[in-house]
Amino acid sequence: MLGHPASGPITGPNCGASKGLERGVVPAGGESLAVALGANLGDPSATLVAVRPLLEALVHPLASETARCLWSPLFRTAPVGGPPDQPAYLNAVLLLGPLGAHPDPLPLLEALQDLERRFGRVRRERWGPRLLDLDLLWCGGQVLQGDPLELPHPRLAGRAFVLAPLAAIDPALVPPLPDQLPLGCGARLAALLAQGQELPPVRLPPRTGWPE
Ligand code: A4P
Ligand code: MG
Repeated sequence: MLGHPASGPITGPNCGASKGLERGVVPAGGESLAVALGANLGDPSATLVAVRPLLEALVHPLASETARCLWSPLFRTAPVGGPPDQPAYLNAVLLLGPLGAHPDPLPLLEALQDLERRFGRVRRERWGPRLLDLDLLWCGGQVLQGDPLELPHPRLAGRAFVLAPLAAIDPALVPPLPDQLPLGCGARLAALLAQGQELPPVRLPPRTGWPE
């Protein structure tokens, strides 16, 4: 089963050619994986542009033959949690699907953390400023609890800096969350922003290396 029409360009250089999918089709939440990118130290834009092809190469082995990569636009977002004086973040999301058979998320988490380290990430304090953060939001319908990996990401539904990029890919995309509400990311984002606790993420214009 496939999802909804996409709003933007959808192929990445390393994500393989699609054999069966029409251009512009978003894989349904439970048949995809999603990775959130965040950075607020150094040159966040240069970091996200540089990590993008490496991330595509990393997730590619988990994809089915017909899979597509979809990238959100970049968003500038106000820090949530952590020290009060940290800089604004750049956030984005990668969505890949449909997935191949039996994707194992644990080696993917290790590879994501390895990428973070290659980009200079040092873990000092929870929700502290960082050169690069790569979180696995979900991996198909898999549910994992505890250390070292929780799936779906436990704070995904409460974060505008995650929902806004997802909604920019497709507001009707339903993330595979435990509440199982048939709510698209756009509706979840609107409800969250209506609570007034997070400033609305600001969608940034396309740039070299990030055409969305
Ligand atoms: N871990 C468990 N599940 C996962 C998962 N699905 N993906 C473990 C990635 N990691 C997962 O993560 C801490 C531990 O979570 C890891 O060792 C891993 O085994 P971390 O990256 O070291 O620390 P963190 O990111 O500070 O912690 P956490 O709890 O994942 O933070 P959040 O909830 O992701 O929030 N504000 C803005 N505007 N933009 C942001 O990107 N990010 C955060 C981090 C806070 N505020 C932000 C942003
Ligand atoms: Mg993290």
